[in-house]
Amino acid sequence: MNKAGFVSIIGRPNSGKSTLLNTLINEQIALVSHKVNATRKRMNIIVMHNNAQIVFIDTPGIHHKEKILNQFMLQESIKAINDCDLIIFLAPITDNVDNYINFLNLSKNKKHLLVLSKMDTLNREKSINKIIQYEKYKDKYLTLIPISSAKHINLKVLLDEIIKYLPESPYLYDTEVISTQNIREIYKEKIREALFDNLNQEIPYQSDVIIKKIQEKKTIDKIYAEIVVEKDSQRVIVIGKNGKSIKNIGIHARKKIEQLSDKKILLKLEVITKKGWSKNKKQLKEMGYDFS
Ligand SMILES: Nc1nc2c(ncn2[C@@H]2O[C@H](COP(=O)(O)OP(=O)(O)OP(=O)(O)O)[C@@H](O)[C@H]2O)c(=O)[nH]1
Ligand SMILES: [Mg+2]
Repeated sequence: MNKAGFVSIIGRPNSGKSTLLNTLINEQIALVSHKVNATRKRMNIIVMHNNAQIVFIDTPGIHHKEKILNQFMLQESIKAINDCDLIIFLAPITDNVDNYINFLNLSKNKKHLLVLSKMDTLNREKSINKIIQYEKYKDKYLTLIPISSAKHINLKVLLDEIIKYLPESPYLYDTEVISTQNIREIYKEKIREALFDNLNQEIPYQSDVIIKKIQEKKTIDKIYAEIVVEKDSQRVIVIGKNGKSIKNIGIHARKKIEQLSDKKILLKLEVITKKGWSKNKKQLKEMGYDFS
């Protein structure tokens, strides 16, 4: 009998959730950034391992902020906590154990693996000390696994452990599929990633991307997208002097999309202002952040 199930990856912003999933499928599908709060919506990434199909749910980092978009993000993570067969709580090895205690309160002790990421960033002695601190809570987690996505440490151990806890079930998706996310969402995230890479301060957080149209031809796909910002002053910065900044963003985003696609990509970007879009429920809904 095969196994299949949903596994939510939960953790604070920047803990390496999206990187872990990209590493497991060896593709850069999920948005990764050195800046916090990169992921905004749940995204699934599917990994086949032995006789099991693991449907991972990438989530926004758990954080508390007044802004309405941030509240949507928190709601996304809480839905993922409540709606899965197993949780992975991911915390960088350098993080304070208090963050784990906060997660225990939020998740109401749901079944989870405690996974400590970025093992490559701390020496052995300090890592062992940290693990000992977590072991005080060993009746709370199923297993503690230290990993590194960057150095590919313990990733197979992690998958072996996950599938122990999945229910027996026929596969939920075709075994070739690596994400059920539609291609528009994936392109949108790649363009947002280019915004995170190229823009400073608050602009990545106050901007978004709308894919207007995709024209598929035999050897080339044409993608028409809008970058949405909150203020005209941000629009001026995103475009840059003589259009230099938007050109760079476009080149970056196109390369990222071409890595995922077997065709050439032509990317047409336009920058528009929607005043205060991230603070307005109706506008957020129009942009695909649907509160329920
Ligand atoms: N050294 C090291 N860096 C890592 C590792 N995994 C992730 N990172 C880095 O950590 C940063 C954050 O990674 P993300 O995958 O975007 O983190 P996230 O948890 O998805 O963040 P949010 O979406 O904002 O919640 C990036 O700069 C990654 O390159 C790792 O194993 N080792
Ligand atoms: Mg992420």
